Amino acid sequence: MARPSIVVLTGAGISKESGLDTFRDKDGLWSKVRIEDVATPEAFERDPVRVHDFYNARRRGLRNSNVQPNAAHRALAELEQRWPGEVLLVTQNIDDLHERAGSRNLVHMHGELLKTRCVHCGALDADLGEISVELACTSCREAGRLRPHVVWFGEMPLEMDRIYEALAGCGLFISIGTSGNVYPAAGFVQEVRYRPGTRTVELNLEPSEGATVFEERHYGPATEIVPTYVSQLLAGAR
Ligand code: BV8
Repeated sequence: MARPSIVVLTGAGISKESGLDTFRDKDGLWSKVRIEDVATPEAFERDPVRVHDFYNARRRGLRNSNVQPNAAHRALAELEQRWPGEVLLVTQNIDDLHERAGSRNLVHMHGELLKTRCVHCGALDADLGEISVELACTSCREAGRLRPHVVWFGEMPLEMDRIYEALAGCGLFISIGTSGNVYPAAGFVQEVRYRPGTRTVELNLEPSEGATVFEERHYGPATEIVPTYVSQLLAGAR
């Protein structure tokens, strides 16, 4: 039987056990800072220094040597390598743990923390260290025009055409470690759920906002439930 193509959506929950904060959990990022102050274009216009401080702190956290890909990240990289059909990994996360685990067919729909974008010439730069309003773009040399290469609230997510195309053709949609609060990502399951011959699966610590839409649900820490689910999938048991 031809193996269906798979779309996997991940959120902050998959990186929690690697030591990175989620957003909405009680000790999450949004319990410490307001979205309106650090994750909107208006916030950046109003106080770029504050926004740079917020993302510089997250970069330092990500570079901490204790922060490494975990068993859930590794299981998804193995699924991509061993599944006979296509596996597209769509992540809302801006960390680089999926890449470090070996995933390659990957879309960062909300951008990448370690990349910087020049709002003057559009150039993308990787890993410029601490970003400040003084720092100049390495391409156009304009100073003070660099911003984190992340998608803020009110901005269009990245590679949406590629994502919707993959959703339109997939036979299995797996959502991992996301609360289902932020759109358009939270609406992907609706795109797939009612199409004949497709399966929708939620793997999360607890039921997400959209839990009832999923046909199959497994709850627990990602480092336990994701490797288990992937090995059963590869064993053809599912
Ligand atoms: C847009 C980058 C136009 C920056 C982020 C429709 C209805 C209502 C509102 C809207 C709507 N459409 C648009 C909106 C507005 C808005 C939105 O959704 N607002 C919400 C708050 C209501 N959306 C936008 O503005 C988006 N842009 O819509 O453009 C458009 C529309 C259609 C089509 C095209 C364009 C842009 C949103 C992107 C914002 N940027 N991040 C940064 O990171 O700083 S969003 C950010 O928050 C993350 O990227 C992620 O997407 C989201 C957080 O969600 P999660 O990852 O799910 O994390 P959370 O903490 O919430 O949950 C963690 C989960 O893990 C929990 O369920 C927990 O139980 C679980 N967990 C915890 N530990 C573990 C675990 N699971 C397993 N194991 C564990 N150990």
